[in-house]
Amino acid sequence: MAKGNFGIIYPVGKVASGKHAMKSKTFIDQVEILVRSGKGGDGAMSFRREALVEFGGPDGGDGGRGGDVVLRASDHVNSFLSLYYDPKCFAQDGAPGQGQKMYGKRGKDLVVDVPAGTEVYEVETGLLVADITAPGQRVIVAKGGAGGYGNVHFKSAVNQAPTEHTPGGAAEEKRLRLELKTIADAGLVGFPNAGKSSLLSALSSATPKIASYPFTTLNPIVGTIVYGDWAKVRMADVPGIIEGAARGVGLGLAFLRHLERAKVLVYVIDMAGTDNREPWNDYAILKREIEEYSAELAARPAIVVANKMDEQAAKENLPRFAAETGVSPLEVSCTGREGLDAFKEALREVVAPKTKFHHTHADAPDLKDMPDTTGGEIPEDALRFATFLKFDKPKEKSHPSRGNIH
Ligand SMILES: Nc1nc2c(ncn2[C@@H]2O[C@H](COP(=O)(O)OP(=O)(O)OP(=O)(O)O)[C@@H](O)[C@H]2O)c(=O)[nH]1
Ligand SMILES: [Mg+2]
Repeated sequence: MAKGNFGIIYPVGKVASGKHAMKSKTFIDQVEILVRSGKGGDGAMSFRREALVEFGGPDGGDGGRGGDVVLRASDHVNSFLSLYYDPKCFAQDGAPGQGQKMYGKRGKDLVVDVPAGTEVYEVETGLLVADITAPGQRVIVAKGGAGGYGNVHFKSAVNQAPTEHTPGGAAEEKRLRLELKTIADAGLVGFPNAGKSSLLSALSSATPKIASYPFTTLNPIVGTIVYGDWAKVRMADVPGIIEGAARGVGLGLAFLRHLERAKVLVYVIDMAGTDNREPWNDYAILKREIEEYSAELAARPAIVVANKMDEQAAKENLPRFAAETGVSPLEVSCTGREGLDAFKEALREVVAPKTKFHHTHADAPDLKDMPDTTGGEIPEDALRFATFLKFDKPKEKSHPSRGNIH
């Protein structure tokens, strides 16, 4: 007889559910996992036995300690997909100690890569136990048990043949819920088809799918906008919001979690009012839905962008938008690439990204003013432009192998 779901054929159109459900997702931003560290190896009880050696004494070695389960933020994963398919994370047990004072081998740690921006909650208590934000950051979520002591530890002048030895420490096991809150400086908010993905792809090297049907974007996508002086702003594109989203209409609002770390929200309004939409209504609905999701998020700094300004309808709608909402939006056209520089600058002002250069953006010298340095002599004034150079004294040679003879 076939076991499991072999041989089960579902009628066309019927979606399998329960234990036979197909796992066919590609992006997972919430997952529950079971972590278990390794148990510590037991300490050994043993005595030295050798020809011609009487009363050899205790020689039971210690057990090895159990491995830890470690979550590590990595740039190479962007969701919990692999954990969704394999939610059991077990580290290796420590090996027991042996005679001849041999230590048991320590158990291997299990290192699980998660995307930067992962929040870790304990399922039982609901407590946030870690927030893993910086790539490379490691957090031990289950500590391996300590190795037990072998009887060699217990010998003393009054007890020369101890039989005591201790068992290895217990493993730690718990259920954890991981939640991804994407790390981005700015988050795009808008109705489906407003042009959020178009705006992101016009400004960064991200390549979100762009199409004229609603809900083209199903997963958050982050792009990096790079400025002339290498300052960077990360902008997240999330699925569109529609009226009633807070109650779950459309894709709901769950993905707004990915904007929670953003410093600024960018409202993208289709000013052309495609499909008889009214841009001022769109803006009011967006504000209301965000407010229902989180008042704190709604109160963050925001930039309102009027998109599709290349269309005649957009030009006609603009004055009414300003009148109805009291907001004068930044006018852009993603297809015509107009107004994008002004938007980039506005974004920079709110996010205030750090640069690796010493100058702040405002007082950075313009390279156009740099004097000519091709003649060999470098004028004093030219150094002002070399903001990234450091004039440290060269280190003195001190090691004999580098040629210093003392
Ligand atoms: N005329 C004009 N059309 C634009 C402009 N920007 C975007 N579009 C078009 O609007 C449609 C929707 O663009 P997307 O960028 O996919 O919109 P979105 O907001 O990401 O949509 P969802 O992912 O479905 O939420 C596409 O057909 C774009 O070509 C613009 O500035 N002018
Ligand atoms: Mg999109």
